[in-house]
Amino acid sequence: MINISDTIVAIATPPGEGAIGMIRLSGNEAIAIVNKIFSGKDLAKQQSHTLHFGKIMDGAKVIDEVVVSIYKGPKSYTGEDIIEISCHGSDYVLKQVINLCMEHGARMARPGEFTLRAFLNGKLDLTQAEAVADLIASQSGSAHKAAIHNLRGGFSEDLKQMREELIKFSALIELELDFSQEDVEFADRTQFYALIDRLTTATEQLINSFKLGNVIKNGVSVAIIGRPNSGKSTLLNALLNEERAIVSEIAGTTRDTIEETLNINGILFRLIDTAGIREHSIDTIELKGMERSKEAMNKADIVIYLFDLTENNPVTARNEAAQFPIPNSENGVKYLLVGNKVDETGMENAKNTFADIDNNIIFISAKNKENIHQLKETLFALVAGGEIKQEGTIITNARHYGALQEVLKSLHDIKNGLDNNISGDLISLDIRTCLFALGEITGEVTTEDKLDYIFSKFCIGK
Ligand SMILES: Nc1nc2c(ncn2[C@@H]2O[C@H](COP(=O)(O)OP(=O)(O)OP(=O)(O)O)[C@@H](O)[C@H]2O)c(=O)[nH]1
Ligand SMILES: [Mg+2]
Repeated sequence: MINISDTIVAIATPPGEGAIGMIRLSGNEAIAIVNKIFSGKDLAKQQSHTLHFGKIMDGAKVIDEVVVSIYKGPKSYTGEDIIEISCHGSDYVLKQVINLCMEHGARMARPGEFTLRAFLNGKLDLTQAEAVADLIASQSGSAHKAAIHNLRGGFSEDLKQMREELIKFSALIELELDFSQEDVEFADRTQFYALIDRLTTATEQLINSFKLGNVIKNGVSVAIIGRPNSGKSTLLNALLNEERAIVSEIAGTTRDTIEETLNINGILFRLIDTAGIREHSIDTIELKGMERSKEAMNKADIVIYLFDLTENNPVTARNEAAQFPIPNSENGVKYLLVGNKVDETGMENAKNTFADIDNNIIFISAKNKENIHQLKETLFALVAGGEIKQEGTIITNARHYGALQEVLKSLHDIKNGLDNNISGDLISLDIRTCLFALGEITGEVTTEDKLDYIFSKFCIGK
């Protein structure tokens, strides 16, 4: 059972020492509770959106000198009275203050409870509440952009428009049912068809954006695979622009996988340098490393197969590469063939020699950082194409994705119903399913809206 009648308290800043540590309370008693432990002013008499310096007292003992902010409901994040106490950032002090608040009637908040209250009090809808969590977790420019877009209601606005248009038609169709003896058609079928088509396209666009959205939210894993000494670790270092992995002329230098993140144009890539794979090894550690390389490869979104241009001719390069998964639309793994050490063979020579096996080979010198930029751009284009600059909503949330698929399914059902001229009450049922799925995303109630719409717009006086 959700209880929002009591007053909750929690530490809002991360654990550990810091300049400031913040405690937040929300609920009817927030001001009264803090007033009991605050000396300086009577907080009950202060205006909303003001700051107050004073001391937190445990009886006669001073716990800390603090600044208290007051936000009175409903003009606050949760819609309730909120007090924020900015203390010195000590875990000990914060614990003492929390204990005092609880002694005076506050309850420890559950995870996300402030935002939950904001939702229940109508300050945010579900997609916005979810965007708060996404914003906090965002680690790249594109994740941040998507979260901010949704927090500001971008996605909700898309859905709201869809719902309103559908509700209007639904209301008209239900009206027809009321007047069924009179054989009238309030809902223009041509317009209705057009609407369903429009909504279907919009829903499909949102669903398609999820692939990119997932990338934005979770990053892309890139496994660098190849034979020992092909230069995988050198490539990792070149991509990161730092000496992260040990490089040596000894084959089998990298024994375990090494993972580092790289931000390319706002998208997070997780680069995985692996142990070189060769057929004949009796070294048990190397064999284990090779196992891990294969695991990394199987889990990766993108595989870079790196080969040594000075050792490989087109035939051996092709044979080598053939042992690894070629781009496979089924599991979605993307594959890049990269020839390294072009500084030794020369760019033109390499291109001419390898042109017959694959025109898409990227030739680089990991050591001299030649063409590394091109490789980065290729990685970026593989996941984002031109889409990343796309304005508008990108779905990043699996729950929304699932619900949108329900929406799409019900839109197809509605269309089929129209095609087959089925009765209004059945169509109306499909519309309800669709509205329900849309409403599930934002957390709205569906049926009351619809009634509201009928009464407010039509005023039929019946
Ligand atoms: N000429 C030249 N040498 C390179 C290049 N990239 C790497 N090397 C050299 O190749 C050797 C092997 O490099 P590493 O990066 O350790 O190779 P690796 O693929 O990680 O090897 P393992 O970890 O053993 O599988 C080192 O001596 C590097 O200096 C390059 O672009 N040009
Ligand atoms: Mg290595």
